[in-house]
Amino acid sequence: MQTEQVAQKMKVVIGLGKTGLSCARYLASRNEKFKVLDTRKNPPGLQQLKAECPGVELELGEFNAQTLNNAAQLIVSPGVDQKIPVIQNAIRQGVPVTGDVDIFARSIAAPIIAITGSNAKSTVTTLVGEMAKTEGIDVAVAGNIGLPVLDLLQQPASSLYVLELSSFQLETTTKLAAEVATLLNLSLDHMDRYSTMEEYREAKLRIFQGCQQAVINNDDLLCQPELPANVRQWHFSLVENSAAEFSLLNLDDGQYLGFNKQPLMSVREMKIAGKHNVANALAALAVGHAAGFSIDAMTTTLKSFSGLPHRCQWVADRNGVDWYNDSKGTNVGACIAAVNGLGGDLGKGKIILLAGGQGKGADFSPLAYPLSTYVKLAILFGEDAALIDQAVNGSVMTITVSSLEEAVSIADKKADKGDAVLLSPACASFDMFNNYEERGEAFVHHVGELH
Ligand code: UMA
Ligand code: ADP
Repeated sequence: MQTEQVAQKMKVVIGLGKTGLSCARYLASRNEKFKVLDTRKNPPGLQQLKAECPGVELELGEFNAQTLNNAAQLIVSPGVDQKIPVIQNAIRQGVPVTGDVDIFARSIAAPIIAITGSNAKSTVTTLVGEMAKTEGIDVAVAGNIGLPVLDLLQQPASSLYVLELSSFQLETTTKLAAEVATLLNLSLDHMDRYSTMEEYREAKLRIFQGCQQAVINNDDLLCQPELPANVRQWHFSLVENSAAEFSLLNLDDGQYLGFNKQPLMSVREMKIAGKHNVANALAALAVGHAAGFSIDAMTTTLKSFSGLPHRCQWVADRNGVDWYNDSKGTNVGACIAAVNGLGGDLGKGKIILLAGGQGKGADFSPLAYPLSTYVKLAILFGEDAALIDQAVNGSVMTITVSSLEEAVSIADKKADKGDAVLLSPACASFDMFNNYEERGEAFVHHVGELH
């Protein structure tokens, strides 16, 4: 009787976005019985799920406690908080919980390079993936960067997986055992999901679980985990005299990326700009070196990589004013990096910053100092414009507007030759756009429409 009851239990996929759909595909390909839940009546992956898995059991609307309590396993999408009471209740009753990354890591034989951080994840993940390709390795890149990891199992196996992982994905990951793991940097983000910085950091530190090698940011104490003695450690730093193997070197003819104090290539040869990208290049070198890539393949990649769209991307030069789209700057740390990174290179010019949107519970006060140093005007918009205004008021001149188009138009009038206009919102975009890409594209469009 009891065996019969256990046999009836189904796996339950929670959330029907990209991840939920990939979990459904994976389970269907294994002929496993499962059910998909989503609190939205019309979730994004619905039509595709119906087409790919006809007859699949679906529950849309408020999560049903009975379904969760009777599940064989909960497979939770990253955007769904496990702390939701009905989910917590099921977990307390002994229902096992997992996520797509955990399932993936248990299913493959090839090594994983795992990359997390509050910022720079996509840039470093892409760079490391490109370095592996230059090295001639058959590599796949996936994770938070956009391709759900389980979709990789629908393709022929690769010899190396480079995964960008978010704190949300790491929450449900218990057996990653990466060959190389890194936490690039840590600054407050997702404070609508975590109650403290420590809780957020704990989720991020899960990236190191069972890893063989770790790449450590020597400049950020919060990114330095306690690791077992058998984990090989590599370090990167922007500080010249640091003990890091990969560090910045100041030589007579300029700055160099260095390995064990020997210059590898000049920073000037890199196509991606700003000090934050120098840190990203050093991190990618350290990760690639740990994975066994040659220095030659890595520096060749660094010389040609021109960055990803929406990350401090140069858009236009209008009458001597450079316009940059950093729509992916969705938290305070990213905005600070962009302002410091560009501001330091402007000489006499100043930045006009376009910022605002949904702040995700962030404290905006750390913006005040970098803005007072490099920004002449902050044009604010969106749901949390007033919060940013309160936090930076007195440090920099601000104007609040009601649309991005208006912000672009005012920036154009206020900018003088030698200045730069930077969209780096420090916020998520969902109050005004579908996503950060749409916001970035709207910005580029409005800039193009200026007379
Ligand atoms: N949902 C519920 N109830 C909830 C919350 C969500 O039912 O309480 C449902 C939604 O209705 C929706 C589904 O869950 O149908 C959405 O799932 P999801 O939010 O987990 O998003 P996916 O489409 O699966 O995309 C996720 C990542 N999104 C998040 O973590 C929020 C994507 O990262 C990632 O690219 C994708 O998996 C593939 O791995 C995006 C992201 O914004 C880029 N990440 C955050 C960030 O970078 O800051 C962490
Ligand atoms: P993520 O995937 O973590 O969001 P991205 O590579 O997409 O990271 O970059 C997002 C934003 O983070 C960029 O727009 C840039 O403003 C900022 N950024 C890039 N590198 C760094 C860094 N090393 N430290 C802080 N912020 C950074």
